[in-house]
Amino acid sequence: MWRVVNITTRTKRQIYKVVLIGEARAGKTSIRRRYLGKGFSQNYMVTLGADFAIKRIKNSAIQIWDLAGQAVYKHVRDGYYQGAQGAILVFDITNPSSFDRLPNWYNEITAKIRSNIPMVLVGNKADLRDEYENTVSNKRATNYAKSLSNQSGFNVPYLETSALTGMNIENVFDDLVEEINLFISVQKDG
Ligand SMILES: Nc1nc2c(ncn2[C@@H]2O[C@H](COP(=O)(O)OP(=O)(O)OP(=O)(O)O)[C@@H](O)[C@H]2O)c(=O)[nH]1
Ligand SMILES: [Mg+2]
Repeated sequence: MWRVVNITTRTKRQIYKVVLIGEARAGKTSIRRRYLGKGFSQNYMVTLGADFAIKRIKNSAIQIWDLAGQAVYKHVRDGYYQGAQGAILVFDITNPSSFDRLPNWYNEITAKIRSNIPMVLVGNKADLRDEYENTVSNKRATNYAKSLSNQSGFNVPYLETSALTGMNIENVFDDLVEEINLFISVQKDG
């Protein structure tokens, strides 16, 4: 009897492993810190390899692997992709080259885990939209999210965020968990 109860509670409680990826300076660490309620810092503190955080949500938890965007850390990142159930692909809307490099990030993670997983596309630094001439438009990013959906077979939402104001930060993680739950329930049924 105790065993049965134990199994039931275990299937409900999840630990979601998610990775934050994208170009250096796109704002991955700032997003993670904001999500954890740690505020915002203007100073760039480059992530060395990877940072880890855990956040409780309801009766579950999200394990967040905040990976270094700099090219020199590729071998380190490769060690963290295994077992990831979801990915947050971050670019900086004020830096079009961080957008152009998204396919490399998609390829890096899918090559390593040899399958597709739920993803959310994030255009960060939305608070700076009016201060820059050449920003990545919402339309362009939404189109790319659609093409990612086609490639991956998952619905890939696009969200514009600001780690500075907190805009949409919670929604990024909520949307990703929702997609992961959907995937888990489909796997169980099928
Ligand atoms: N205005 C504004 N600045 C931001 C935002 N997010 C991050 N920044 C700034 O952008 C810089 C880089 O942010 P990080 O979060 O360290 O970037 P990262 O993607 O973790 O970079 P790596 O660890 O090198 O991969 C920092 O100076 C942040 O203060 C944002 O939403 N708005
Ligand atoms: Mg970082």
